[in-house]
Amino acid sequence: MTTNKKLLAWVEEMANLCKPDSVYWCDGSEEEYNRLAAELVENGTFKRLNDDLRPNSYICMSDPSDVARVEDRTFICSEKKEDAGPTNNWMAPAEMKTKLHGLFDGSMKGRTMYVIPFSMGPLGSNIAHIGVELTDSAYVVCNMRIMTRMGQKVLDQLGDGEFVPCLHSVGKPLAEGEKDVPWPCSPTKYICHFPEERSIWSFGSGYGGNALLGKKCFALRIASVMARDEGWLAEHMLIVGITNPQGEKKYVAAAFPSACGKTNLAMLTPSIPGWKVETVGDDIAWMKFGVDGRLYAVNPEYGFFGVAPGTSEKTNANALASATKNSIFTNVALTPEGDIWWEGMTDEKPAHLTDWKNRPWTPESTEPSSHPNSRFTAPAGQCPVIDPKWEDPAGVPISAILFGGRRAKVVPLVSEAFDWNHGTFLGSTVSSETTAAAVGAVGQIRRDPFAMLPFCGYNMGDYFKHWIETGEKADQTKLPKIFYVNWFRKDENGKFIWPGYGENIRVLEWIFNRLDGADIAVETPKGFLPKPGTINTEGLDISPERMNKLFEVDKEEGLVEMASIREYYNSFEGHVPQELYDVLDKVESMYKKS
Ligand code: O2Y
Ligand code: MN
Repeated sequence: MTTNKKLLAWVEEMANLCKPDSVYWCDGSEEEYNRLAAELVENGTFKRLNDDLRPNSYICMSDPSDVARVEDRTFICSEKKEDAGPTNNWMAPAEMKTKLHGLFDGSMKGRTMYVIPFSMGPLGSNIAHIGVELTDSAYVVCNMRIMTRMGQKVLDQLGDGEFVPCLHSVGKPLAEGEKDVPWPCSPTKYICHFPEERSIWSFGSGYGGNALLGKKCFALRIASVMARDEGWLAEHMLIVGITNPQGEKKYVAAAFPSACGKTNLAMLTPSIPGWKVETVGDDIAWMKFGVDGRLYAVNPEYGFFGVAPGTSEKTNANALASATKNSIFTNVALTPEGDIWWEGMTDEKPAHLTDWKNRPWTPESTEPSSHPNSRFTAPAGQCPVIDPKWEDPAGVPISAILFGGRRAKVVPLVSEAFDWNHGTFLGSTVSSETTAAAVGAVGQIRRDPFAMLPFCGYNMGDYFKHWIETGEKADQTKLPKIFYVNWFRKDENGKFIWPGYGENIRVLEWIFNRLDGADIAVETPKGFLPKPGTINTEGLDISPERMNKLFEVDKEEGLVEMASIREYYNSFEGHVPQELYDVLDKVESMYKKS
């Protein structure tokens, strides 16, 4: 237990508000996990999978209305609207608190309020921070045990220290004697962040990022504010260690919008002999400067909450292997043998399944068997290529930061920024063409700066400024170098030019060599591009002419892109720092002279 007065007082105050039947402090033990999972089976929320096929694992089907993060119901409740910026929903904190008090009043009746102390980052690391989630969902407790370090050990670490309070309710109180449904939730949803008091209130959803509050709500939205105030970086980035055939190792962090192969890169199986990629994290990086002046990163999470469809032995064998046991599967299909399946898992579709809506499914069915946002929750420690230093409290030293997007034209396979400010410019312009996976027209360009658009807890323009200031304060010789990659460039026939997946190691090899100072780059308006022939294509069926297409620099196309970036910057109502306009002016004049 704890003697932390602030924590005890807050739990009591929230219990008085939410009126649960009981309050339970999670100890984080295996026995507790097994007991709660058994209760979820009893309630019809979980089905235990066949232990011979998928030991100690469960499948769960959510309410069909509660299947993803709800960005239109996500709010940054800063005192001033301007501090939330034009890319976030905003409501004044007092007004939102009044609304939330009304919603949370009695919201946990008939249920247990679970108290989950959790650490984002290795316990005791000076990069880590502690949160406490109060929730009325045992599903959330089980997922949080996989996704975070949680329980009594966190209370012991916390002592009388500070924590981020995270309140969560599925918003479905039970009347006396009322039977629960398998997936309780509410049609009214609010995912609210109070950056000044560093707290989170989430109502109405039991799913993923809406409910597992350590992830997007704390580790990105609230942590980005903490990072701005305290001089560090909380980023939507994977972290990998890359070792070359000579045994030299470098760590890289990388930000990609969704549907750009982020998880695949985080667990990449290199196609060329002698290279090794090891996973530190697949989604979030917290980075602070060490006493030696270098930037060190930890993965604040303890598990993967990965998209299931499309994950296969071919696309990401390591993700599949991570989820072979001790995992939870949400909104995937169930096989007659008691295992799981999803679209793209195998070339051949199973003859019979139970789909994510609990209906019989065959390959003739008109709807997919699994929801496109169905997920596996798996312990990171089970990943076959987990990095030996993934739990190091000191973090890993970052040598390079990569940004990436999905662009059929304009953006080269790889470019290196001229310097930190140009790298910040590249990060601020991250963009992707929409795919069929998202609602809306296909092929439209959406900017997702630093892949942080839905996750920045303050004004995005001020966030750009924080990046510029981070570079200014640092030892310039020790800052990571910044690169931009695009695996998705297409030819005139609409065919991808670059093979992607495990072959992306060839681009990482070029980056690795640049970090070692190799003279393999040429200056262009797009940054430093590979000199012809300096990307290793040995064993690949790709001609030098086709490789050149990946690096074409077109003056008119470039000027149109710069005009679009200027218009974009102007939409931030004066918050984009002058330094980024200076980079824009410089690149524009380089295009004009080209
Ligand atoms: O739909 C959700 O709640 C999950 S969103 C998610 C999960 C894991 C990693 N990244 C994301 C994301 O949206 O970036
Ligand atoms: Mn993510």
